[in-house]
Amino acid sequence: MSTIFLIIILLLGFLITFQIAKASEYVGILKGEKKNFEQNNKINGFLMIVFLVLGLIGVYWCNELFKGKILGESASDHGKKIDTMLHITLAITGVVFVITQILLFWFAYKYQYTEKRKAYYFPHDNRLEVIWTVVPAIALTVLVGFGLKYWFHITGDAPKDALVVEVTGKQFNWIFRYPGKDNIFGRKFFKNINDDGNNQLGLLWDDPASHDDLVTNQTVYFVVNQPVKLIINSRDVIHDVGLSQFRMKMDAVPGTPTTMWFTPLYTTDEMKKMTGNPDFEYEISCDQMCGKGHFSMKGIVKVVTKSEFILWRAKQVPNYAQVFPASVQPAGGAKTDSTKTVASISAGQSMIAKK
Ligand SMILES: [Cu+2]
Repeated sequence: MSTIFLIIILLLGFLITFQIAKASEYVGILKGEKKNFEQNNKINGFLMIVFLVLGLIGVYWCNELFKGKILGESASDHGKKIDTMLHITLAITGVVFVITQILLFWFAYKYQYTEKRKAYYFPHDNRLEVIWTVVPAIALTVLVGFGLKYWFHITGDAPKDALVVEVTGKQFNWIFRYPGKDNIFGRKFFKNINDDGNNQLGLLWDDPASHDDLVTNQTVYFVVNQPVKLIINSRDVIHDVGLSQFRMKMDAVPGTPTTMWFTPLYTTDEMKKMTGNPDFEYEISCDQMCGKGHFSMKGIVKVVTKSEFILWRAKQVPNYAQVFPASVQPAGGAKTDSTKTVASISAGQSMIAKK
C-alpha cells in the first residue's frame, strides 16, 4: 500500500514541477524573451552563491557533528601513523577543495552573461598546464610514498617476539589457530577439512606439530604491547580481515596466505574506560562482500595482558585432543603425546575418512 502512495506522490510531484515550468514559460513569453533570459541568469547566478555558502556550511557542520565519533582513537601503533597520514591527506585535499569550490561558484556568479562584456579567448598556456600537472603530481607522490612506507612495514617481517596467529575466513565466520607450545603450526591439507570431524582447518594429525595447535572460533586473543602477526587464509571465497579499531585490513585469499603485523596498545578493559562504554569490544569484521551471510562475520578481539593470555591459553584444549581425547594423558604428560598416539591417530583418521 505504501509503495502505491509513494508512486502517486512522485507522479504528482512530477506533474506539479512540469506545470510550474510550463507556467513560467508562458510568463516569459508575455514578458519578452530577452528580459526573461536576463532575469533567469541573475537568479541562477544568485543560486550559485547560495549553493556555495550552504555547501561549505554543510561540510563544516558535518565535520563537527561526526568529529571523533566514527572510529575513536586508534588502538595500534600503526593505526596512529595511519591516522596522521589521513589527517595530512585531509588537510591538503581540504584546502584545495575549499579554494576550488569558492573559485568555481564565485566565477559562475561574477562572470555571468552581460551584454557589456565579451568573453576573452584563451585557448592554451603551456606554463599553466605544467603548473597544474606538476604540483598535484608532487603532492600525490609524497602522499602515496608515505602510504607505501607503512604498507611495506605492516606486510614486512614482524619482530621475533611477535605472537603469531593464523586467521582463516570461511562462509560465514572466522577460525583462529595458535601454534601451541612448540610455536610451530602443524601442516594442513584442504582435503582433510571436515567440520563434522572437528577438523575445520584440515590439520594433518600425523604431523606432531599439529597436536598442540589451538583452534578457536569467534573470539581471538592478542597481548597488549606485544606485536601480533596474522597469517591470513580463506577456506572458500575471498574474505577480508577488517580490524577497524587498529586501522588494519587485509584480504583473505583462498590458497594464498597474506600477512600483516601490528602492536595493540590498549587492552579491552582499558578501552572500556577510555571510551566510557562498559560493553566495548574490539571487533574483527569481514570487509569483503563474500555472500549472503557476509554481515554475520563478526568476531571479537580480546586484547589482554600477558598473564591473562597465558591463563586463557592454559585453559584451551588443542584441536587434536578434542578429536582424540583418549590419546591425551592427564595434565603433565602433554609433551609425550605425539609418540604414543600413532595407533589412535590412524584409527581416528580412518574414522573421519569413513564419514
Ligand atoms: Cu567474508
